[in-house]
Amino acid sequence: MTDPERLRRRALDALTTARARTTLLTSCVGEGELTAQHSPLMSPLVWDLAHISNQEEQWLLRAVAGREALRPEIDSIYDAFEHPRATRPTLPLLAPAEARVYASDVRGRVLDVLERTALEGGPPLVDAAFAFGMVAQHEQQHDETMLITHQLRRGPAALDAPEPPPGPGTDGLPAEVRVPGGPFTMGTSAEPWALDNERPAHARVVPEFFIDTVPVTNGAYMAFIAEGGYRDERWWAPEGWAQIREHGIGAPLFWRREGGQWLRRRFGVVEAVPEDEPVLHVSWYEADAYARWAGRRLPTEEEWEKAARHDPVSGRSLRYPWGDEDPTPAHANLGQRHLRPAPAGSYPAGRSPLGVRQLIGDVWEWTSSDFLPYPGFVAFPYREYSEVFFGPGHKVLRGGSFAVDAVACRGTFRNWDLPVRRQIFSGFRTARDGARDGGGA
Ligand code: AVJ
Ligand code: FE
Repeated sequence: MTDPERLRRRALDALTTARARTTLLTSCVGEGELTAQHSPLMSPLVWDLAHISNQEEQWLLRAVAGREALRPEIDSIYDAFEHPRATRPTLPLLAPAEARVYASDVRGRVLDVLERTALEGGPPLVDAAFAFGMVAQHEQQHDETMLITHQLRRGPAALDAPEPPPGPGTDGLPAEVRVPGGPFTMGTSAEPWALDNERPAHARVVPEFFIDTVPVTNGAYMAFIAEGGYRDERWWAPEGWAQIREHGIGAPLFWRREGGQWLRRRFGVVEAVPEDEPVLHVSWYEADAYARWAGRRLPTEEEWEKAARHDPVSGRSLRYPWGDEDPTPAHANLGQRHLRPAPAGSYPAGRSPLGVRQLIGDVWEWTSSDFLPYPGFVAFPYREYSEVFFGPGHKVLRGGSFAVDAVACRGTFRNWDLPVRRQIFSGFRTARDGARDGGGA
């Protein structure tokens, strides 16, 4: 991408798309619902709204353009590290109307900065419009967070979206795909808006393994429940066993059993759990236990990325499973176009060179890996995005959900969370070892 006008257009599109979604998520409920705490796990929606703009102000108006702070007195209120989510309702937050004025004030100035800034060859923060891309991704990440708040909220439905297209199903698809052993390129040094934790590109040798062609479905997960999976300690990591006992967990979050049937609440509507859809709202511990019950295991993060990006013909790593082109609605279920994952087997045009489906979109996929830096990692532009979360406490999720926008989702994108988390749009697929001699093409 070398044409500065294309970069400017791309940055403008990404910021505008994010704002349309933010506006929808914060205008489809009454003002009282914006300031309410729907769950101690989440911020009030109005906190996200002003936090998005405060970050935008700090990075694009202050750091990029060197402008004076518009409202320095609110920085600390919207600092995610100063105030845990559960305490945010007690802060002197901007009221919804004030937050909207602040948001449009910041955005108006940002568009002016975008017009005037040379996007090529400058410092790393502005080169290739990085900071604008980072801010658009940040807003979209909070749009996913706000959608989680919407899912946790009680009361009548506030959101609506068309159903995903029916899809071809899984008949005739192999249950698993063999990924040949050998090196592949993990991470990226070329993707202009890749975040610090995705960098740099580096070689990894991954022995042969097998991975599920599609994510684990609700139907398959029901069998795990029916066969006593939640009552058999053998399948569980000790901390996972402790968590399900302490909280009486016996099914994915939002499920309930009624009249011999599994029902779930989804954005204010109760429906039968569709058996052909990827399972959603499971913790890492539940995914790990299911995999062990199935005689399998979770894929490592490097296995997941190799399955998604490795082209055995060229030996190259692709940007996405289907190639280097940006996602279209034919490739993947992204961007809150639909408010649920598509049935397993959908999006054949989005399959990887080896034939693995639905790696991008639908559900975030838990991997067995801890969130760790790649060799040569450099925190950029702030330690609090990735670096402070590195370590054994957080597990990596890959591939993005139906709730994340394409700008914040790609073959190299890394998400992470605590292994107990289940309100996120998380699912998984399983894997198993192939030949362990390191070779075998
Ligand atoms: C990368 C999704 C774990 O939401 O905590 C938002 C993204 N970082 N604001 C999060 C993020 C700062 C982050 N995740
Ligand atoms: Fe944030």
